[in-house]
Amino acid sequence: MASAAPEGGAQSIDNIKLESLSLSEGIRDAPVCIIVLGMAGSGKTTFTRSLIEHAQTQFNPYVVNLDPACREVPYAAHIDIRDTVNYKEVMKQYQLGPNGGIVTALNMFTTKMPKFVELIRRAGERGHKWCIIDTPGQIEVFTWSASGNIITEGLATMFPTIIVYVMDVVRSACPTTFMSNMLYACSILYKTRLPFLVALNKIDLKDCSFVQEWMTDFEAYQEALESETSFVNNLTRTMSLTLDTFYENLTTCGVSSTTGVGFSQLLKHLLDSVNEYERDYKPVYEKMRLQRLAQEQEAAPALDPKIQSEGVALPLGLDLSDAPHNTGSNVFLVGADMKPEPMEPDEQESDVKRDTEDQNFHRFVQNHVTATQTKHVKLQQEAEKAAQT
Ligand SMILES: Nc1nc2c(ncn2[C@@H]2O[C@H](COP(=O)(O)OP(=O)(O)O)[C@@H](O)[C@H]2O)c(=O)[nH]1
Ligand SMILES: [Mg+2]
Repeated sequence: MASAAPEGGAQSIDNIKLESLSLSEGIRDAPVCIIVLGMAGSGKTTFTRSLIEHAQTQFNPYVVNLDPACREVPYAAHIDIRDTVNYKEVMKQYQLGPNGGIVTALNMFTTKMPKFVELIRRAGERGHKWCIIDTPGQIEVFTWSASGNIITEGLATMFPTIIVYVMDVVRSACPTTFMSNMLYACSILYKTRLPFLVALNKIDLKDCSFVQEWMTDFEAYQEALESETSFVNNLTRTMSLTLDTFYENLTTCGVSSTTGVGFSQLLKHLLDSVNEYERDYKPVYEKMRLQRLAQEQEAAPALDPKIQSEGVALPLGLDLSDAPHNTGSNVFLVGADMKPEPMEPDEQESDVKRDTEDQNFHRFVQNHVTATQTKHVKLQQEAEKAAQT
């Protein structure tokens, strides 16, 4: 089925005039944004369709397709990136290959971020309680690109936002593929710092209990690894020890996007994640937002003395209800240049923990690299010796 808007034609975000928007009225009934991520072929698009069906009556989802390269989507999209950017044209005009075309198309879409946010806000006012966002087939196009960051963090500062990571259980039955998938999931979890739900997809083809077992029982995973004769086994074994703590932050749920099994349980997990966002994540994003606004105000040029004599200037409303004026300065990113505010003691403690985790990880990688280099040199020396004798 081609993309079609359920409410009077797919709306091009170009038709919205930002100047005419009333930003002061605030976001009433902000919809929950659910960003669907996962490896190519894991079933993101099929999952999105099934989630829409299951959430329709209760949450009336607003649907966004951000994959510029898909031929068609099996659901009715309210916003479709293909209506805004023609990725084949982008490839031609900028002489790019398919991947470059997709990344550039997403970058172009991101320049319309304020309009995108405004459309979602309006959807919330019209009674859409959820906004489901399907992402490009290749995961790295979204997770390792500037535009993916801007979209994710831009949404997270405005709306309750949750990440659903779709994982193919059939492919993950191989312990090393399972580990790759988990490393990817963990890197996204730590990068986005948003509530994170793993949808173990395709359980109609394979039962997912082995995933839950491997995540909770280290020995069971080791046993599975024993049966594999791959040179990466040692690394994977060590990794599995390190990943134990990451697993604690992951909620998993088995689903089949084709049959619909498991979706009622998934909806419950999603509602828990919304609460988690409100409780743990929203204050962080709110703080970042206020910090950025304060910096902007400091940098703003001084008022005309004539205006100043008329009274004292007051900052305009600084809450989650404000939509950004432009993408460059008003989307609040966890940038490398951002200085954290003084924190509460328990926050500081968790930051120290995070730093220690970072250091441990770097040390682990360093040790691994050194060990590999030493082994390599030793092997070379042995080979030279053998050649001499
Ligand atoms: N059997 C089965 N197949 C699925 C399921 N979910 C997706 N697929 C299939 O997996 C393939 C890739 O799905 P798609 O949604 O396009 O993946 P995407 O690239 O992540 O968007 C398609 O052939 C789907 O029909 C599922 O739950 N069960
Ligand atoms: Mg897809």
